Amino acid sequence: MVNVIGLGYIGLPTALMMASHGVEVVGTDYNKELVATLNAGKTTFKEEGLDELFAESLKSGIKFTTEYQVTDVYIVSVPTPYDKFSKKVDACYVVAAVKDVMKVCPKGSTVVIESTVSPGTIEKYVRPVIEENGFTIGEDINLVHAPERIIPGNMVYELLHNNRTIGADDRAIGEKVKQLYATFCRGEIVVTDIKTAEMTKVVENTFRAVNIAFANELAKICRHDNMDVYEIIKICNMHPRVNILQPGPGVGGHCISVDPWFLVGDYPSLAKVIDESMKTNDGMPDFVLNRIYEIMKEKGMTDVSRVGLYGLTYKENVDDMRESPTLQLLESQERHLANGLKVYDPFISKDVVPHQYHDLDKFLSDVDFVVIMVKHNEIRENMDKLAGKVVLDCHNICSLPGVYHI
Ligand code: SAJ
Repeated sequence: MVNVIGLGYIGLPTALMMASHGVEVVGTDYNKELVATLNAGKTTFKEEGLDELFAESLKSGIKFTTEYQVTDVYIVSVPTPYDKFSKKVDACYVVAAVKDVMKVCPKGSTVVIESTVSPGTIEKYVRPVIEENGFTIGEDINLVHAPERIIPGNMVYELLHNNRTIGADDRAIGEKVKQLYATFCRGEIVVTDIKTAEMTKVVENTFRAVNIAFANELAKICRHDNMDVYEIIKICNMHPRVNILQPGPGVGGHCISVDPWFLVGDYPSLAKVIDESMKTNDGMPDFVLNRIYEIMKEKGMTDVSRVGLYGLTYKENVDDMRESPTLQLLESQERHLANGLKVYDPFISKDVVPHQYHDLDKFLSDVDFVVIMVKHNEIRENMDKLAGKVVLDCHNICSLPGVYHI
């Protein structure tokens, strides 16, 4: 039996995927409300194919509880935030989960850490917890790192198809855990050591962060000299060895906007490009805010409350607002004492910010200037409703005449 610890964005789909492929799974989370919701037959976030997978898993007998189980495999998939001051990984949730596992796990069991951690974190924080509990790693308890790689918005597909990395001290244990993941994973599964596995995960997200920063920097250069960044990127990408990403209003989510900081925190005198890239990305919401004021001035607009931000989530077609550029922009706006921007997102049904709308038409009827912060399918399908308004399109998806860009 597998006990999946932490039933969030990664733990839940992983537990469901294993259960629907014949593995006996119990999911554990300390959040009673979340466990009650799952036990009431409801999923806790929206993701394509998740509800179907959930239904299949229930048929296969998956269970959800707040209790840790006595079993032979534990998969720890709890969040790893970063300390905003030191930029280092904050392993407190991983450590707490492993401590709780140690209270129940029998000798011979395997602890798999799926949470993203910086290189050396398992050595520094997780091994001591196991040893302090009187276990010898490799003899009594096996320790493995299997970092998740799935992208929000396409999680179910990527869980099935992405290649995976398994880091283990002992190759035989790595191969054993590989067999467990191979029950559902159709991609290649590479077995390596723990520190390499830790590093690969952080490097993958850092690669993307640096490349997005490059696109954002190009957008700023092009804005400065009135060049069309999208046309330039399109032409450059026709070169066989160039593949530039897209500029945007900022980088959100719990991965790309967080993980690269681990390298900056651990290697401050070495990770220079990464540091600058992260600062560039983090500066984008402010850049958009300035752009809003600039356009308002050009249009002779003075009333901020006639400006509306479309989108609150960190990216399109997900309901996840962690590190969202729109929330960052709103925070920045408050600092400038210019509170009043209106906001709408079809994926967010609760009231989370002031002046928030829950109906697209009502939102649009109350604003003259729309800022497309997130390219949800909904706005793509309703672009004609923006005709006659001032539009700042942060994603280059609107072909109406006179549209502004970042
Ligand atoms: N973004 C841009 N320009 C782009 C692409 C993305 O501004 O060209 C922005 C998005 O709008 C968003 C942010 O970057 O705000 C991150 O979005 P994303 O779709 O690039 O990635 P995440 O954070 O949703 O998921 C990433 C993925 N990592 C990589 O692609 C290397 C995923 O595979 C990881 O599993 C995930 O992080 C994670 O959990 O670590």
